[in-house]
Amino acid sequence: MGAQIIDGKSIAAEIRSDLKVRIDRLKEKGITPGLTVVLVGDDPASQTYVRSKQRTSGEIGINSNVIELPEDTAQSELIDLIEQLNQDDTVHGILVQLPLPRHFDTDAVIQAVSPSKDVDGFHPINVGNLWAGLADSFAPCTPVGIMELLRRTGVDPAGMNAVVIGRSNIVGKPMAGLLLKANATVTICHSRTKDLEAHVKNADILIVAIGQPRFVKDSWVKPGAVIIDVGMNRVDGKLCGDVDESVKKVASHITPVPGGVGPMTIAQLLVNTVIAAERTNFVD
Ligand code: NAP
Ligand code: LUD
Repeated sequence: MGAQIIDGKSIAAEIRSDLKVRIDRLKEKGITPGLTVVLVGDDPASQTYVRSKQRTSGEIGINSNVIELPEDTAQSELIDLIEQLNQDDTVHGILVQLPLPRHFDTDAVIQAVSPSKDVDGFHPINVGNLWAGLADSFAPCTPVGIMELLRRTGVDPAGMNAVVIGRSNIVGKPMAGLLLKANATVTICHSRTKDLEAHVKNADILIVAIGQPRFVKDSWVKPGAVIIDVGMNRVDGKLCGDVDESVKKVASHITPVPGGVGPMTIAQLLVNTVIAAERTNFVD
């Protein structure tokens, strides 16, 4: 008996097709949801992800625009551009693809984006709202996409032991916040965690976001656990996750790489963009 493979690619396609109805409704009112992605420099992985964001948004009728800036762009130029986009009523969502080249102050760039257009959910206002359980605001696309994968797979985290490995602002921390909101008992592990294996053994839901190819082994995993592999590692020209293939034998459900979490990240970005367009135009 092997794990059920959670098909992120087809769940993402379902989400996009549901979203099309909402976009058509906005268009009837003369509103086209607009997303601007800013890409600085020429990191090949970022280029792939941004291209995918542009293609999928175009397919469902979102007006998406990619602004590409050279590696040596000044911090002030990027901030000026963001301020212009903040003022532009045709732009509902703004995303600055990360990582930025080393000379940028990433926190200052994130804080320049208007919280109401921050479809990445990275602005401290939106981060604070997530942890305070306040108004519905934007939460980061990867963890929200994972919650949606769990929901559509019939996994309710309430009361479960959820272990998150990784504590980045993009994945690990917001993931922990969302699982807590969904009533899981949450443990966050990182590179300084002692006896990681013992924590993993305790997990009913395990989320791995560390960027270490095939790091989690089958012998660490509790039989029947739900495994979400966020890792995107390129090894010998092939993509692989942070979880070893062998884990399929013990898990009840597992996400593949590629075709698991990645497509959900993009689908959720489109959802957030449509929500931004609906909110600014008072469409419920
Ligand atoms: P990141 O900023 O590089 O952070 C990595 C985290 O993993 C850190 O918290 C680090 O701990 C922890 N870590 C690293 N090695 C570890 C180890 N041996 N044991 C325990 N913890 C360890 O990563 P990220 O941006 O969250 O990305 C993580 C992975 O997910 C990458 O492969 C990335 O490409 C992928 N990703 C995929 C998607 C998607 O949509 N599929 C989205 C985002 C990211 P410290 O904090 O102690 O350093
Ligand atoms: N920065 C992200 N940086 C990196 N995989 C993504 C991602 C699609 N501001 C900002 O989009 O949300 C972000 N906001 N991120 N990421 C990672 C992270 C960011 C990662 C993977 C994929 C987006 C994706 O589509 C495909 C898959 O898993 O099936 C494979 C793509 C391939 O390389 O073939």
